[in-house]
Amino acid sequence: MPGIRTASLIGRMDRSSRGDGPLSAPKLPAMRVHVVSDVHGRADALAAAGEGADAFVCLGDLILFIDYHDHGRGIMGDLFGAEAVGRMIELRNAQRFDEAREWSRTLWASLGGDRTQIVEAAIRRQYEALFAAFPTPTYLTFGNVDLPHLYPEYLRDGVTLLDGQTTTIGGLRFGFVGGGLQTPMRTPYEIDDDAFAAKVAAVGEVDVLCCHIPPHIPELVYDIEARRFERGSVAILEAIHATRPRYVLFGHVHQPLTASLEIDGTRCVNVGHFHARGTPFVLEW
Ligand SMILES: [Mn+2]
Repeated sequence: MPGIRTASLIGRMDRSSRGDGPLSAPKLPAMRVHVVSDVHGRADALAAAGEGADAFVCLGDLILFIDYHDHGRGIMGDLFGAEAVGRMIELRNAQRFDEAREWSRTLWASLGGDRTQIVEAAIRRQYEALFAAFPTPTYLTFGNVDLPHLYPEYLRDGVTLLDGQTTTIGGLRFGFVGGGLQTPMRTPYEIDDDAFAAKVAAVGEVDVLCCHIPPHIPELVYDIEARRFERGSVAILEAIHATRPRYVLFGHVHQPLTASLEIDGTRCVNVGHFHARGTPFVLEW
């Protein structure tokens, strides 16, 4: 399948039970997990992304609020049209955040009605389609562009939310840390550094650490298209040095300068912008 990137943990695991002799059959991976992040409304591609996977992992950002490539799509595009959204993106990219907020205020004022209610109704429609499309089993955490208080309405059997928590998938311990850190963008789910670090600490030692945001490494947090540094986490970076997970998987930075690198034997991977790619990152062991 084009666009699929696969990482294998085979060779780092004890495979003795499957036979290592020269005459034994070629080793087949026993477990295959598909990982996505930054879904941003791509309910249409979720089911296919789960095909052939034993488990599906989603690292958050389900909502499509603003479509940076197709300004007429997403909640803002639906409400205000492509031109108005384009203006806001322009201001944000120029880091003129106060003006961007002011522009957004003007747009909302022109609409009338209760802004919170209008947005929430639009988000509910997106969540309904997205949660219905998740394969089973799915393990997910929050992105910074998510509304945690709505999740209880949409979670169902086989779709498990984890945030500051761990679970075992195919014998490996997976930890999940959701949300983003505070920025001038004021996206919906940003938490302070201490609260974020507490979640990383609560997860502790794991084989695979799944987060929405990257560890704080310049080349992982720099977005070459937006031409700015997103926020990465120092707490995740410290956890890598202290606990050495095999993998740290994350998203958040849609067009990263570097998508994958190794720190102290830990492979750090941006699993990709699912909204644009429509294909998952594959982890096999
Ligand atoms: Mn995102």
